[in-house]
Amino acid sequence: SKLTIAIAGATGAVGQQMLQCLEERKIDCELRLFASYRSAGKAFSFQGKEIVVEELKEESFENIDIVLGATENDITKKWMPWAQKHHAVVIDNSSAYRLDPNVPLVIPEINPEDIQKHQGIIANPNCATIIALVALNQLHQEFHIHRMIVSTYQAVSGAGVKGVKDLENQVKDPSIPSTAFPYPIAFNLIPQIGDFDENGISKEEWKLQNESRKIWHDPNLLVNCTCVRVPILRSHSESITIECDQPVNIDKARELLESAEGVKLVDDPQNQQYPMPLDTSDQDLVFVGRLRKDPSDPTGHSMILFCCGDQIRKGAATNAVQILQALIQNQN
Ligand code: 2RA
Repeated sequence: SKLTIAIAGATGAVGQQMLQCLEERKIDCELRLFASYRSAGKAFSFQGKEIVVEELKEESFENIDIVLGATENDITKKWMPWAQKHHAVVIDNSSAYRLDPNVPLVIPEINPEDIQKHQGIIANPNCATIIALVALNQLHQEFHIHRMIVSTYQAVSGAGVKGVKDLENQVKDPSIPSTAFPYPIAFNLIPQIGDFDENGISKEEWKLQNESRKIWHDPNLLVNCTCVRVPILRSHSESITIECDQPVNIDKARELLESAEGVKLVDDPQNQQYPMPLDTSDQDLVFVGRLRKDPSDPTGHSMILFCCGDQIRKGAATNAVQILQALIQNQN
């Protein structure tokens, strides 16, 4: 019988993008949409049919094969046991289970082999991790990165529909207060995403090191990261310095990125060609450019690059749907 797929959190920014990705990729399935009681009753079209959002309840996952999770951590932890009770496989976009040793953390271009190790849950990495590692993966395979220094410029969509509304409202009227951020975001930058620990490092900043070590199976990787919220709608940008075991060669790096899966090399600074959020939004590739040797490292083992990617698509929904497609292929 046809596969039955559910989206939990179907009316949020990521849930809506998951619906669009399933449509675009013509995934042959029955689809169920779940959300809070406030959103129940809304209808969306899918493959020419109207689908009405149902309230997410304990018995929602009966006869569901695969769940795409698009809810925040606390909500996800509430319904995850309900999905497991009905033996639905969950591909979860929240950060709740990403570091659980029994849960594969997967970017299909990098570690697809980890998918079949799942025991009911597969975790989608954080958006900033996905965008950085898609850009870096071929360089890591060639030069072996042992340290990364990263500054991120993260779009308001990372904070969901509320974050997008804040920016859209404030560009018209800066006096309208933020609902998703501690300060106004229009014409501003906020160097905080997530709570700070006792050393002044934010939750978001720890994700890059912790998740990259798991995805690359590289427990010694060192990362320092500064995560900043910027007044951009839906693409995250990242400035990345990598320090490698081998001396880096920029021509070789360009050649690798030209053919890297999920990457578009946009690197011609003399002609002002480089990655920008306006170019990466609403598509699934990670744009990489501004490749250059690090002039501050005389050993020649370091290089710098700049990358951009759509946070709602490749940073969340598309990556999750790619995992779903791989899961279905493995099962056939
Ligand atoms: C953010 N990466 O950008 C986090 C969650 N999407 O807010």
